[in-house]
Amino acid sequence: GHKSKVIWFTGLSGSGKSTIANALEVELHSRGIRTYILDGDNIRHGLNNDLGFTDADRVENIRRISEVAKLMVDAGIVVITAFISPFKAERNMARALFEDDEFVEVFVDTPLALAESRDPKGLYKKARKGELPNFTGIDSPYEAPENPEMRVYTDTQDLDVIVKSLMAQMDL
Ligand code: GGZ
Repeated sequence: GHKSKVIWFTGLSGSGKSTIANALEVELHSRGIRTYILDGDNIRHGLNNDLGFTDADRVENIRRISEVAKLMVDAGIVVITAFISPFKAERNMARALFEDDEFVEVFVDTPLALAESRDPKGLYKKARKGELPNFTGIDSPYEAPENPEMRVYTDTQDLDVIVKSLMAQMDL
């Protein structure tokens, strides 16, 4: 059997975390690996629907997500998380719940200007107008990881290349 673990994506809004997470899941499924994606759709709308985007709420968001991921890893699943997770301290708190080989931090290293130019939901535009306070990269910080297990560049690498490179580096 494969090793269960958490693949922890981090990056700006619009960086491509969810797109890459979903493409990676398809590839893992094709190899018979059981996965589950935790993202804003199933977490922020459910378990964490009491949380917003203050620093304290983001920390609590990630704390709960990491505890859920821990339970799922214990159940034998490859968990893929796709949250901004902007603070080093919270990512390290998540990491501390797992064995060394169970936590794979993947930095989706997309420049702010590119993420902002994509702006799929028009959120950056709103944030620039002051209609969305505490927006990551605008008036709330994003602390880039210094030593992530993996790093992908969405400005220069195509999705299929990114997925292949993640699979090649992944010890499953
Ligand atoms: C950042 C926000 C904000 C603010 C709403 N700042 O691109 P999206 O829309 O689909 O993904 C973003 C998502 C971020 O939630 P996370 O749970 O990943 O954030 S964190 O890890 O920091 O807790 C964005 C939307 O929610 N969104 N307001 N102020 N992103």
